[in-house]
Amino acid sequence: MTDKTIEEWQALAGKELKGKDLGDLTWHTPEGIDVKPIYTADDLDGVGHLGSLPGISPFTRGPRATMYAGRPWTIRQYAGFSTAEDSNAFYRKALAAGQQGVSVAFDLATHRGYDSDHPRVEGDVGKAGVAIDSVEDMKILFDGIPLGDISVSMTMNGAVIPILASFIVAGEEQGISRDQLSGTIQNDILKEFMVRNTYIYPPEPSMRIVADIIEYTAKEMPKFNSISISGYHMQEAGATLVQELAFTLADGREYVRAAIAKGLDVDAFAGRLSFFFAIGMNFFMEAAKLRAARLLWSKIMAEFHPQKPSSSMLRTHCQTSGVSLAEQDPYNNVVRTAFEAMSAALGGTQSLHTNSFDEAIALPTEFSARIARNTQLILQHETGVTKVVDPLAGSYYVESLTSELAEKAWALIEEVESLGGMTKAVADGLPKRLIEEAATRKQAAIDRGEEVIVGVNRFRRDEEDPLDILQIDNSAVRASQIKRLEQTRRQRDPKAVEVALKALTGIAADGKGNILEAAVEAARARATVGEISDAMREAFGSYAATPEVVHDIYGKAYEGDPELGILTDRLATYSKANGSAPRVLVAKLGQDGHDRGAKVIASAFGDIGFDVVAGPLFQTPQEAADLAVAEKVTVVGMSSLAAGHRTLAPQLVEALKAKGAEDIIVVVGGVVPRQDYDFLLESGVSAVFGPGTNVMDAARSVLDLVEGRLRNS
Ligand code: MLC
Ligand code: 5AD
Repeated sequence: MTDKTIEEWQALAGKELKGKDLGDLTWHTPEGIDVKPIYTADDLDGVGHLGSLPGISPFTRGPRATMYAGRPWTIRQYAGFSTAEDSNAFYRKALAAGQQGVSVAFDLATHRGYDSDHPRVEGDVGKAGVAIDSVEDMKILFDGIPLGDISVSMTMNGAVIPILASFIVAGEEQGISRDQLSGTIQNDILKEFMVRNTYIYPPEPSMRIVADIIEYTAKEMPKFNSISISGYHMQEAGATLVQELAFTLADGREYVRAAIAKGLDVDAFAGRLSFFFAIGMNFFMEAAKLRAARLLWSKIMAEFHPQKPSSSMLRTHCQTSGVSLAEQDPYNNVVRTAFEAMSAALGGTQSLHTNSFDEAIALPTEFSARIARNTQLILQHETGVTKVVDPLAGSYYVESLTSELAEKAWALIEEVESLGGMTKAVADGLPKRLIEEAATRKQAAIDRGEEVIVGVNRFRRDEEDPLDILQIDNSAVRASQIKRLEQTRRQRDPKAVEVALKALTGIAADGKGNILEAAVEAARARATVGEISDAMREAFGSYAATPEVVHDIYGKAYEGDPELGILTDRLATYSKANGSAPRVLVAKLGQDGHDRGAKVIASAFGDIGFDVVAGPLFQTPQEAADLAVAEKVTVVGMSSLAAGHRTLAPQLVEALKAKGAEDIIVVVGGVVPRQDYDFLLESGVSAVFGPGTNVMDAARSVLDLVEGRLRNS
């Protein structure tokens, strides 16, 4: 492009803008990328990856030579709820209707290594996924699903050892030896410490578990992907695409180092490392992100000098973004998901989950799951996107984005390196802090209407139509799980279980031998998920994080805004009259580790002028009530994202009452369906804040409640 022609364009553009500055058309993204209204060949000057071809290093254009022209991505819908029987029936129907791979969602009790009869998990059993307590449940889960033919992904990180061990034994008892099992185990613990929070043990032994699994699968399960290195949850927690990219690849590098430190040859395992990214609404940037991820991964892997090309080839699953979907006007979510799915396809994903339109409110119904699955079937069969490999290649914009994302992510990866790698960076808290800052900034942008969400902060309907949702009778699931657990315990050889569990603790404690290998023996003897987890707890101890809250981000976004001024004045008046600002405990109950909402509320309420106590994760209602009383709070804000609210909120109200603290106001926020509002309000909850709540509005409502209570006392 000559200077003359771009000048001509600028002159024309200036005219069209009628005096407005051309610079105003630049879009400053949260990634720190300035997206211009036009890209030209000049933007590709110095971009190094342009000549590459698909299937060939550095794989920017895709890991396979023929990509979807040869074989389309796998339609792999993540699902799981209630009992193994119910989930099995759901999988079978989905496979018959066009789904191509299975992806298991476990409930949070299982994630955190508790059997269904454990008192801490009363509200969680069967809720956000399927309850699995032993091989017996696992066999039912895959009954009639040929494990030799259908690849199975299991999203499990905390209790990864008992779950993978039980899967191996279930396969064996279905007649499929472990070397024939194909699939993926998530096994990505670093991101759990950062964002998803289903860890059990401290970081160091947790990293050993990861490495032991890589070792075992490399030797015994050649068709199995040993890990799914996940950025998905980072984006869900608020990360920018650059953060998601950088921290995920830095995690990957750390796992490679851990496996090599175990004495493994890089080519023995690297080809079975896999990845997992979120695909949000920034259409072109998301596609570019996948291209940049492949480019950077081959660069990182070059450090380890692999001989096989497949060792530096990034293969990934993608899931459309849950957090981009809204409760309001929910059919809009079908449209959002379709765009995100298209972006994932253009980016070259190997496997894809498309979210259901009721995502923001509940787990999918059969209807919403069908529409989500059909979104991919339509993409594959009707749109023609599968016919050409990497169709975005050569686009000035997309190639330039690919290169800029790679550059920015590399800078962050180097920052992680300077801290000593990801395990150290995670311990230091840098990634978590950066992600939480980004999340708070994003929330402020949405609350202020700078980031538009159709049907939520613009074009909102006056009335919403009621929506049918999936309801799970948690106590019935729990009762049936307990029955089977008791039966399993009755029918097994207690001595064999004891011996196997002791051996497992020994191997965990002395640092030698393979933990998974020992756990397979325990699972075969019918040790439960909880028992196997406890046997390792004995050697490793358990881990609890201290909640930290970022400051001055939400408040800064609202600086000088009268909306904030009015609230700050009201809070100042309150403080003057009462000696201090209202004290709010932000509480997370049960095994629900999704804490983006809680963290954002704690941070924003603090900036607005409330006195905030950030409660720890995983409290029982009793523990939260004890903390509320000890901290002398005025309000408990319970954040619930994993559907435990119907059990846990009433228990919290009761626990407060029992301590004579009925004057403490309880409010609930998070993924709460409208159908549950009356129930919660009748149980003594004062207000419910569903998805899409403006934080300023929530703050005003809470202050109204506090002042109202004062007037009435
Ligand atoms: C593919 N193949 C081809 C080809 N394309 N062969 C010839 N020509 C082509 N064009 C071959 C591959 O080599 C492979 O064989 C086989 O076909 C399957 O293709 P794949 O690309 O490996 O797909 P798949 O088996 O689906 O594996 C995808 C994956 C894997 C590598 C990304 O890790 C995976 O399925 N991940 C899913 C993870 C997941 O579902 N996670 C859910 C998280 S939900 P071969 O022999 O080479 O293997 C979550 C939410 C939460 O986390 O928080 O709870
Ligand atoms: N079934 C289906 N989808 C689920 N998700 C989480 N749990 C389930 C489940 N049991 C999806 C949602 C969520 C993301 C983490 O995974 O889309 O946002």
